[in-house]
Amino acid sequence: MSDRSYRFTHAITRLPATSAVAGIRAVDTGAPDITLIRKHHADYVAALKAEGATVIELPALEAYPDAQFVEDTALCLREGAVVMRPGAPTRLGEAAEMAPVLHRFYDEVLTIDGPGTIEAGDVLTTETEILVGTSARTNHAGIAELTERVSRWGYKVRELATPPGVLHFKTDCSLLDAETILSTPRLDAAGGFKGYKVIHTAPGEEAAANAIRFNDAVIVPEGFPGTTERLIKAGYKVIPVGNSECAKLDGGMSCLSLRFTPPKKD
Ligand code: CIR
Repeated sequence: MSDRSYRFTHAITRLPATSAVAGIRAVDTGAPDITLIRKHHADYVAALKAEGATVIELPALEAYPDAQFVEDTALCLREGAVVMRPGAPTRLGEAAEMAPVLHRFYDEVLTIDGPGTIEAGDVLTTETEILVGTSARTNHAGIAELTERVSRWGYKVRELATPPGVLHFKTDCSLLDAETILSTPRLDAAGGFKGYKVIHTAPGEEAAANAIRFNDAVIVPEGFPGTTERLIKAGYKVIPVGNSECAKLDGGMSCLSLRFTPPKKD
């Protein structure tokens, strides 16, 4: 089987702004420490580079407190990119900021024009399909638009549901390889992953589900020993990265980058 869903040459990240203290959060557990969030971010970029990524490190955007969560702004595929239409009104402008960056690497950059909304934190691209979870940020209309956009490149979109109270579909799952998904038991119980092997997060470690497979490594949030152990036992190379500050903003490993292999060079 091919491996285009987890082997990439490039990643895009954005430095957390000092305004990140005002980022959206479901439950206020305190403001993130900007010095520490930037240290974690540097560790994250270093992990991507260690796995061979050319990382496009974008500057902080003070006007957008959540802009370090670049994943939500676009879906990057081999053939082209699709600029999302975030469901959080304060994040709409982030997508427009990302579009010119994508044009450096893609001839085809499509857009979700609305009225639907969709954030790519709700999108899990596997080797054979694109799974999208409806959520408070992503609705049927947004998914229908995405389905239409990517059909020209031959992709099939399957709509699932993000568990109630969970921010994004990928808050609760990650792709580990062409046939394996890391998932919380609650998301897996919904039955959407039939045909895939599923590794569950360890009890009480639901927050470990948001990881990323990038080339030979699985980059996971630090502090989840049970899930890390399960991944190592299953044969994966695991790189833990601190996420305590992004977690205060409901963000994790996948949110912090766009991972892709550009069809054209910068
Ligand atoms: C938000 O609520 O939009 C941000 N505070 C967190 C976004 C996390 N992104 C992601 O899960 N892909």
